[in-house]
Amino acid sequence: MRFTKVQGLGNDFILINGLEEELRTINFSGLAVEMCNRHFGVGADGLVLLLPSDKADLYMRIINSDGSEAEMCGNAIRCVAKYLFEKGLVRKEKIEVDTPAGIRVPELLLDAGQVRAVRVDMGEPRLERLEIPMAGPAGQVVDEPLVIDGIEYRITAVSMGNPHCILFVPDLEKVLLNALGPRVETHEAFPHKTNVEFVQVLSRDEIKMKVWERGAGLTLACGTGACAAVVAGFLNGYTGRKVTVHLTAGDLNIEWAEDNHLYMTGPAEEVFSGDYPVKEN
Ligand code: ZDR
Repeated sequence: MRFTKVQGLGNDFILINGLEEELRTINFSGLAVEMCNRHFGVGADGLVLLLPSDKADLYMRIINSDGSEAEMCGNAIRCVAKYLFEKGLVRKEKIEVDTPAGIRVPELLLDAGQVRAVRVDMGEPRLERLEIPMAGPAGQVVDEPLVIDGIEYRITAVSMGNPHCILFVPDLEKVLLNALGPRVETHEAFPHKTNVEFVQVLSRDEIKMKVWERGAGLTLACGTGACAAVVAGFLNGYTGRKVTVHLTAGDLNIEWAEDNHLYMTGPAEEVFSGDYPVKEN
């Protein structure tokens, strides 16, 4: 089966184009675990399937490297838009992508016919606790305590279609991501688990962020997470609505606009294509 490896700020994915290949008999959860393995497979944070849709230009599914399925992925959707445009599969600059979280709209920012960056309408954030989803009484989860091993952390929870738990920290370099990330991800308060963002505020319009992704662990970047972090920054009074998010490998520009939608602008790159021997089951 043909595949294409893509990355957005080092958050990397294997794209499988089900618009052109017959994919029905494949177990995608098992395939994601196998192909995403960095020692025995291709290596990636997730597997992304492009499928036909009768509501939008295509349907996108995201399977994390542990085989679990996510509702949305901000970095992958930029890569998908660029891929479709460069392969001539879509000939317009705004593409409608249906996902388990609903329709999202990436727009290609072109420079002399080349894709310079992709700006995505990431939709509206969901803030009600039940919609995160998170256990507890109705209302928003802003600067609320979460206790782990007897230590109280302050969290803000935001859904961008997928769940995010944001922790503001004074110094990102001092956070023990590998220790704390998985404890928050699997905390009983989050029935569908959660992505975890650690955020250091630099100014009203600049933050630094590291992410522990649900189902993928430590990754270099997170598009939905950057949007969620900006929503959390604004709700806590730390930032404005237009913020540059510094990630390990570069920046995402996020705007929480007056129409309540999040707009995310950032890069997308194709790395290579290849053939993978798939066992049908
Ligand atoms: C964080 C993410 N890579 C993005 O760019 O939005 C999304 C991947 C899916 C995530 N691991 C989840 O929600 O399970």
